[in-house]
Amino acid sequence: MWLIFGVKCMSDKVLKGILEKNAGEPEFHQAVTEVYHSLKPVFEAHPEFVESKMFERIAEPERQIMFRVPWVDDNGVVQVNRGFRFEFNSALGPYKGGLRFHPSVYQGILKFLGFEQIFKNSLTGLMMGGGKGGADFDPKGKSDNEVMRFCQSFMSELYRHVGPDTDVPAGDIGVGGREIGYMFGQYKKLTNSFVRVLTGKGLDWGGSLVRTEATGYGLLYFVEEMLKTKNESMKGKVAVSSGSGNVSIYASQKVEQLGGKVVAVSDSGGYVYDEKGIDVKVVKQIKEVERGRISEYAKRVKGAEYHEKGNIWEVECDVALPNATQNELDEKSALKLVKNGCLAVGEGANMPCTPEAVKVFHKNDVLFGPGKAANAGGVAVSGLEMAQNSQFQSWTFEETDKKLQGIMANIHKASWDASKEYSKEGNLVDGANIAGFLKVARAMQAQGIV
Ligand code: NDP
Ligand code: 2IT
Repeated sequence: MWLIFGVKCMSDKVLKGILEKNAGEPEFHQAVTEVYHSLKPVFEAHPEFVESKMFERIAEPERQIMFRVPWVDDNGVVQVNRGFRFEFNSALGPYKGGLRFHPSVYQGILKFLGFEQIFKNSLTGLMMGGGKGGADFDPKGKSDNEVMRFCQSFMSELYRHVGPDTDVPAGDIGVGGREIGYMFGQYKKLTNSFVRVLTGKGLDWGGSLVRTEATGYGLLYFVEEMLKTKNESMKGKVAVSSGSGNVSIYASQKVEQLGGKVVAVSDSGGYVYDEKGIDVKVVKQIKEVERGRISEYAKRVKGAEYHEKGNIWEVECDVALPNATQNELDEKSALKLVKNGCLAVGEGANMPCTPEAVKVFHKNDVLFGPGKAANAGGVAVSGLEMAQNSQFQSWTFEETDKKLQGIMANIHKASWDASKEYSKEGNLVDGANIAGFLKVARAMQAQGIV
């Protein structure tokens, strides 16, 4: 801590200390570094947060759990995966955040996601803390029975640590309705209770309408708010949406409903280009029903092209929607998008743009919606699912969708206002970090050093 003009400020030693303490976790470093830089003006205005070591406390998970997940595959061979849950922050409510099943999962990825989730959940205005978990399990190519046995084994340990007022997990990459169902069944069996412990549940047994669509729809509601600031809208716009999972599918559907068209979607194998506009029904059939590869799309739809291992960001578009995974859009791709006249970028995925790419967008006046604001619709409707469960109610699709639209507009406004007060007006990276942080920090300050 040092003094400028009589004000106590944070020295970069704080950041350095956090990075050193979490060595070998580059994704966590990236997320923490971005938030830290956004918050500098806040620490100047609020020395009490510096004194109470607010940033150091927020960057340290309240609890982390790592466990063995043994299971037997269809050939009778024993497999062992590693499971995790990072319970990051409970200042605003029970820990809340998804579970990711992907071979790349290790603590650095889940810690970046859990850290981001604190601010994202705060921005929704709902009472949810931040958490994240998952396993280095690859659901690709596994039978339904193998996925079920894995989920049961995973929950056989996780059930001790979660609960409706403690920690409420949900889906993320590799975890959708099927996996939530298997985990819920195992939780219920082990605890002998039907409680509100997971979100993203099936509609017949406690799920909320709009949860499946929420992240993609919410992303487009946020992008519309950004476009409004330039008197623009999605109508007539050409978009590119990477990935072809939950977020990308429902983002594409909403683009179409708003009068635009998505011309390219992808998976880790490559991307498909369809000049007429991607047919979402075909993508849903390939991905949600058959669990196949996106290359299939070009075999089924006349005129569509498949680009194996191609870079989807080379496709010309007005609006870019990175909806697959972290660091999928780098500086070179950002420069290409700018050259092609891209107006707006909305992060449906968590941290899909590298810091260098974000700089390119800011420098070139491209509207940029950071993930923790733009993709908050998913967790927001998870919060609405918890609210409905606790009241033994189910709201209609229209009612829930309206609430989601309201939440996304509020997040845009709160982020914009915070950027105006503390940073450059319209810098939604700083704005979202600051608006998300302030609510958590005030709660932590009120709750004492615990
Ligand atoms: P899904 O598992 O449904 O889909 C993920 C998609 O991204 C797939 O097409 C997948 O391709 C692709 N992908 C995943 N990892 C990689 C990789 N390493 N390289 C290239 N492509 C990859 O996940 P979601 O759609 O739910 O999640 C997508 C992103 O959105 C994630 O960043 C997630 O954290 C974020 N998010 C999700 C929310 C939700 O409610 N589901 C809420 C907020 C954010 P392939 O099948 O070939 O691996
Ligand atoms: O990254 C995210 O916000 C999610 N994967 C959704 C979390 C949730 O609890 O619905």
